[in-house]
Amino acid sequence: MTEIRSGHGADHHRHGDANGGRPTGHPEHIYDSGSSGAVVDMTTRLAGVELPNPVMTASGCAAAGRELDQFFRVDELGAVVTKSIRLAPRAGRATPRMAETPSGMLNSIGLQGQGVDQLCASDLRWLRDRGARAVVSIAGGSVEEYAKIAGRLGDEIRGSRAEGARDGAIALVEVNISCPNVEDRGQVFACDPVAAGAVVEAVRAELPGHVPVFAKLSPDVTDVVSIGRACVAAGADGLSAINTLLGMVIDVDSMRPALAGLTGGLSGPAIRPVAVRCVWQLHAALPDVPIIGVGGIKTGLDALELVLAGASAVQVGTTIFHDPGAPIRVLAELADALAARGFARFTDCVGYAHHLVRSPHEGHSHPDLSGEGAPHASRIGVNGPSTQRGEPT
Ligand code: RRO
Repeated sequence: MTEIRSGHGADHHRHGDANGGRPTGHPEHIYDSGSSGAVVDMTTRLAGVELPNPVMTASGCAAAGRELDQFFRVDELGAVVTKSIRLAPRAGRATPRMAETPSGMLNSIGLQGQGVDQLCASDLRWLRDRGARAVVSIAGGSVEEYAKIAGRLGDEIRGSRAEGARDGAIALVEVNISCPNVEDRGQVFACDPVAAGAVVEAVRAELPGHVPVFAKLSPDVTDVVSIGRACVAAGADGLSAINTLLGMVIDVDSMRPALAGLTGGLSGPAIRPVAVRCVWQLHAALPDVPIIGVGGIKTGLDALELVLAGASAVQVGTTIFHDPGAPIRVLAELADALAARGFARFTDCVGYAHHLVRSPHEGHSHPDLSGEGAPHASRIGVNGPSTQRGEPT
């Protein structure tokens, strides 16, 4: 098992490209693989923000991180992602709000939670004092609501800077666009490139330029790349993929829908192949846009799959409900898996699987293991071109 050599500080600041986009390799970001003796620099960069490692919680699965701190130090994660926040507090949907499914679960929470003022006054201060980095997830029912929330976060960032505390805890803002637009008959923003772009543009305009804005995409679309492109064109610095898939469970004993809200978001290992596919397609189409991969990660190898597809960071979500220590375990397992495959730096692995295939229709090229940062052929663990998944059959 990979050992973490030392704790991490709260330092998350946006750099220029003076170092050619390479991680700076702070000693405290180096992970020591107990089993192989190899070390891996787990530093990652998301649109200029450097994080000590790429593992985060997923929005909605750990509130704002305080509950997890009894299981591990949340400042040891790359970042804590908050439950999506609205402008005002909300009670959420009626219960039942959750249902188990094979290899997953369904939720229909309906954005229950405190409003943005309360988040700033309590949880974000706590995360800052803890030395943790926060990804603040925001949600709204109109473009105007998203803009107001972003404006409030912008005030918080400027206020923290004035107090000499950099940006407080806020490392970046994740825009949850999987919300119904009350001004357009409840059409989900994430399903329409124009609406998705309008939200991103409004949020981007309210935040200081050095704070990256990531748009979190829904898989419930025909062409996730077209939505991703629209978000980037509107000013998104990066993309998170994916939110839950809309599903439904009917209790065959009561013969009624299991959720009071009737439908809900499917998450857990069942959706991981969908997440891998979306990250793959987005990275192929937009190779310079950083992606946070999320969906069904339970282990370090699950995380590795998303990284190989093109994710520069990963979020661990549903598995937290039964294994609250999962995010920090996944971090150690990911570092171990990278070491076992001969990677000295996490960033060298981002999108690596793309280098091993020509195109979905041309078949696969042989891995080029000679370049800088390439893993050792004997340790890569790729069983040859014919065993790659995703090949049309
Ligand atoms: O609160 C929810 O019910 C919810 C949200 Br905002 C979301 O983005 N994804 C999800 O599965 N549930």
